[in-house]
Amino acid sequence: SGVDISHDKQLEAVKNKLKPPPMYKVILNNDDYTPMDFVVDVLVQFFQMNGEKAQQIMLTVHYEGKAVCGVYSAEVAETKVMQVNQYARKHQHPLMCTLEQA
Ligand code: TYC
Repeated sequence: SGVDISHDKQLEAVKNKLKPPPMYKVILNNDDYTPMDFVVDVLVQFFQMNGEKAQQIMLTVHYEGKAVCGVYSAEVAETKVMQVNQYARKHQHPLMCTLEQA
C-alpha cells in the first residue's frame, strides 16, 4: 500500500518495472584439449540442454571458436560462468566460459 512511499520513488519503481534488466550472453570458447564429451556434459548440466542441442553447440564452438550457450540477467549469467569454470578446473580441463553483453 503506497501510504509511506514518496511519489518520486513510486515513479522510479514504475520505470524500473517497465525497463528490462541488462542481459548477458554466456559464451563457451574453444580450446585444443577439453574432451568433446566433457563439453557436452557441461552444456547438459549447466544449461538445461538435451544431448542433441548440447552436441550441436559443442560442434559450433569446436569449428567456429565460440558459441552462445544462453542469455541471462547479470546475476544468473555470472553464476553460470563461475560454475562452469570451477567445474572445468576441478576436472583439470582448460575449458573457458565468458560473458558478453547481449
Ligand atoms: N576442440 C576440442 C577438441 O577437439 C573440443 C572442444 C569443444 C573444446 C568445445 C572446448 O568449448 C569447447 N577436443
